[in-house]
Amino acid sequence: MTGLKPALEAKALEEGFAKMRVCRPDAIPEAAGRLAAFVDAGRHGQMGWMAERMTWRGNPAALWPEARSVIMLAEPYTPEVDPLEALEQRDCATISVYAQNRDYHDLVKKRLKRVGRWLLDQVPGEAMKVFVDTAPVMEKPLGQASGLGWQGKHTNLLARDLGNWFFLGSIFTTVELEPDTPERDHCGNCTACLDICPTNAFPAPFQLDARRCISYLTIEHHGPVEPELREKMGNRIYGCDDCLAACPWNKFAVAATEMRYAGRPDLQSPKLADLAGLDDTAFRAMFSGSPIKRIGRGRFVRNVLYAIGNSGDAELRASAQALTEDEDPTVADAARWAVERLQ
Ligand code: B12
Ligand code: SF4
Ligand code: SF4
Repeated sequence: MTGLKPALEAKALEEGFAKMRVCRPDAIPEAAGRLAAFVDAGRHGQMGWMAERMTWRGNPAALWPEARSVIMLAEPYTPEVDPLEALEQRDCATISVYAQNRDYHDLVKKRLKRVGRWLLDQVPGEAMKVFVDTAPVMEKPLGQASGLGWQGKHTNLLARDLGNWFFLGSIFTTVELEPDTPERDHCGNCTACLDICPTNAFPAPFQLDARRCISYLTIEHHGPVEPELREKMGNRIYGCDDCLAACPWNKFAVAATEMRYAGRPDLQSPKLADLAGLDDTAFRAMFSGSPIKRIGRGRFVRNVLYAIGNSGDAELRASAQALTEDEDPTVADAARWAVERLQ
């Protein structure tokens, strides 16, 4: 239908997305092999779900064979302050920008559904499915194939008109839409993201070993973290933004339109001593509606204790001491490690 795609794009922008592009479901033939190499090398660590349903993940055309188009959308969450500044306050925690307020999964999904329903109203009889993050869909390669941006050396999608502070969402549909031109790499000689990484998590440009990434260690990894890596986590207790913050293309970042991503004042630089004292009920109350709730009190307090151990602040020793007999053995181990580091 003439004019359908521009009208759809206008609707997506009106809903708050910053950019929309389209590709075919079979547009990422190289992704399956790269994903298999990543999993074969064990780089997914404990994320067993990455190894499951690999056929779908690596081949979007197999996920839903009736789909004819994949609509890729970018939703900005650009921070108002430089996230690297919070790393200097050693008695406080650093929480990744994307997790300082409401869970993006809910917000992006609702927006995707509104755009998708609008599309189906124009072309009755067609179908659509929306995905954000948790489905077996490789969103970044699809983003590049659609022309939304390119996968930088830090492996995230970035764009010359957006920087890299944006989430991805997709709408698979049976509607035939004109595909856009894939984007090419504009990283050039830059290595800022690779150089800043505290744990050397990039075995090569464009490749990540998740097992060394602080985002993985704080959010996905169960049980104790290797002591060598704990020390490098600094005061990062949920996710890590260093490689994103280093990217020079962020001078073109656009402001977030969704106010519910704006950092909650109590999560911008919370005191480690206060966070260490959270019991299960207090943890759930504090993180209701936040993505942080998903990791549970045990993993959260484990991360806080590693940050206390890295703080160099002897006044925090009592907070760690109080948890050395915690009923969660990982918390107790982290508490003893922190006490020892602060002796
Ligand atoms: C698993 C996962 C993670 C894991 C692993 C990350 C990773 N890089 O694989 C962990 C927990 C570490 C993680 C961390 C983060 N994540 Co995450 N994560 C995902 C998830 C669910 C799957 C990603 C995936 O498929 N990984 C598997 C690897 C094999 O795929 P890949 O990264 O595309 O790898 C490619 C390259 O390695 C490349 N490649 C390999 N060899 C070579 C060689 C050459 C020469 C070239 C050019 C390329 C190349 O090919 C691979 C396939 O395309 C996606 C959502 C989704 N469904 O897609 C979100 C997603 C990627 N995450 C997201 C975010 C925001 C983050 C964090 C920034 C959060 C934070 N602040 O802590 C960090 C960033 C860390 C980083 N530097 O990547 C966003 C990224 C948005 C964007 N603009 O790109 C996504 C898309 C979620 C969303 N819907 O918005 N994440
Ligand atoms: S998120 Fe942090 S730890 Fe992970 S690759 Fe980027 S800089 Fe390294
Ligand atoms: S920091 Fe440099 S190398 Fe890394 S993604 Fe941005 S432009 Fe590419």
